[in-house]
Amino acid sequence: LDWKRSGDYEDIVYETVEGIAKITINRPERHNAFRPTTLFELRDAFNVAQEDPEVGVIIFTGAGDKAFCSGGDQKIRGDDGYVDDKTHGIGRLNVLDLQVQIRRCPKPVIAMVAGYAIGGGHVLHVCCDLTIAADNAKFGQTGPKVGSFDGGYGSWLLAETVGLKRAREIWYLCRQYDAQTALQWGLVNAVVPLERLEEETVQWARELLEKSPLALRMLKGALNAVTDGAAGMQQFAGDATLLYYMSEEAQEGRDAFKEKRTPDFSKFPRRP
Ligand code: 2NE
Repeated sequence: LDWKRSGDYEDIVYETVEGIAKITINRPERHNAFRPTTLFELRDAFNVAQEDPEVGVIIFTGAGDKAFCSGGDQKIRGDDGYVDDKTHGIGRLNVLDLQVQIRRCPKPVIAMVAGYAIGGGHVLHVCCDLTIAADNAKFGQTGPKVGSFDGGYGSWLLAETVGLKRAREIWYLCRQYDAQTALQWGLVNAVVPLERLEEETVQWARELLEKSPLALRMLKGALNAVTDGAAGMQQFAGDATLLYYMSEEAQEGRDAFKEKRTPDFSKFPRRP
């Protein structure tokens, strides 16, 4: 594929081709651990992909074949979060903002995982709509080992995905699980040989691109609404308003206001 690179990023790569955006964490020397800068850039790139009407699907991945992402960069972890030259000395946990952004993005996000998806990196793939794993992928949480935890999506979305007992095991014991186990547990959608990872992921993206974008948007909202509580309902309600705006009935209300007349809704059915 002839990926076109754009954007001026230090820690990530943003590329597009044929309606697909690919966002890559590019810190392979640290197994693609993220620092605050990485997350500022990821949030920007996800926003670019969301706003681009040409993009229908987003692939989220890590550079190289050793890791998707190994979570927060422990080497720059301060006493109140992660610190780098963009944080003005204040520790940040801004991966949480990215998790929310992936959930709220109305376009499907596919995690393409080679190697480790560990710690906060594991949570990121859990937040994605789908995960395609290479046969060398390894999954797990490390929080209780390194002095951290994620009590948000990292806990209850994981539990919703694999069940409570397994979520407890993953978090409490900090073991690593291979790709086949992840597949068996419903933690990933498919496992393919490493050399076929991108080909397979792009194939899934192409299948998604053939589908109705509005139907996918509504389904993502619906499936997220249950775990996202009021925020999930808010998004779903916003989408309902979007659909209503697109109807002749709603447009009659708008037009009547602009034309300074009483709206005539008489021709619209009062549906049972
Ligand atoms: C991922 C794992 C198990 C891989 O082990 P191995 O033996 O295959 O590789 P190695 O040698 O550990 O890693 C390769 C290089 O990447 C660095 C390593 O330090 C090493 O570089 P050198 O020291 O040799 O120069 N590296 C790997 N992961 C890193 C990280 N997260 N931060 C900084 N450097 C990292 C093994 O590397 C591992 O266990 N990594 C740590 C995983 C981890 O605990 N992540 C943080 C969890 S907490 C979190 O992400 C979080 C949260 O829970 C809540 C909010 C925000 C963040």
